[in-house]
Amino acid sequence: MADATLGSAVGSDEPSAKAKRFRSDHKAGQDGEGRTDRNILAAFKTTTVLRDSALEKTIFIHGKLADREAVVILEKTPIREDTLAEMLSGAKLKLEMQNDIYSTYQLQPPAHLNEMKTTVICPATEKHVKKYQIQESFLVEESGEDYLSITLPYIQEQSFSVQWVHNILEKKAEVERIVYEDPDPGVGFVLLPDFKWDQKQLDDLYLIAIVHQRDIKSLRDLTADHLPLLQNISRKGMEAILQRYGLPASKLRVYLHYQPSYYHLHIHFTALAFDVRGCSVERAHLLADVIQNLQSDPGFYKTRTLCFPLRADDGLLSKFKKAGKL
Ligand code: DD3
Repeated sequence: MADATLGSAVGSDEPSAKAKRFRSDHKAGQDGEGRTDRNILAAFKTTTVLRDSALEKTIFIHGKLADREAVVILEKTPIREDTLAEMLSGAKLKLEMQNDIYSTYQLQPPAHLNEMKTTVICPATEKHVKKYQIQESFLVEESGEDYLSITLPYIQEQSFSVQWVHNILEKKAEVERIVYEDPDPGVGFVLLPDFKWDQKQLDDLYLIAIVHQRDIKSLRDLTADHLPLLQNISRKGMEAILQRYGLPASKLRVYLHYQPSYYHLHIHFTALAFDVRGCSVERAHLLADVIQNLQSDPGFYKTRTLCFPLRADDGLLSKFKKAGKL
């Protein structure tokens, strides 16, 4: 039943042809010249720059929006191959220097090809502000017992809000962004683009599968009982991504974070060629490995020692230090 939304035409098209169609679908669509919304950022007052990355072409700003704490993230997005011709023909060009066969320019693309991805968190908590400050990290080794005596009590007392996750599952937010849903309460999930992906190009493809079950906090809760759920997400998630974006499973990195940034089980699907934050060995667990580990030992993630990095200002790090584990 859930497969019906996937359609049936898997196979014949080359991935690259599909990718091109996906790109041009979006070109003609909502970007650029269309409707604009009221500029709520005109009233933004900067308090501090939390982080400024020339490499990532991103700036994280802490400030105030109408007397409420806010975090604003501005990001220059990748140049899209499908808009190159228009970008060059419609540009304003200013020569900066010329020397022999070399010259440099300032190029101003047409406004609609010069957008910046902008994320606003308002009202922002202390935790949001801290999240974007550069921090030293420390690697922690968490045994099964450490999880029960240190980590679990900590995440329970913090009761991090996953309201936004429930909004997605209940169709109260991001409804039109859903790429695929299996509505089954046991093995079902919602697949949609992560916040971090503007969906303008496949290079930085990033989707998340959020499970319908509400009592699975993280990797640590998984047992062999969850194998049907994990296999379902793996199979149908990849199928849906092939269908929509033309990217086959062999071009995807499918994994879980431990520790996750929110304690409602979710799986990351990112483009293999995309060197995304949080995909390194100390935090990412490939879904394929998780499935195999649970197949060979149903209690694998209850008993194994798991390593993960914690930031200096993370409350969980203090708990590990107090317990003499660091
Ligand atoms: C989050 C982790 C959380 C700041 C930021 C993001 N994908 C989300 C709300 C809606 C979403 C996500 C927390 C929060 Cl920038 C603080 O992520 C989200 N919707 N990752 C989607 N699609």
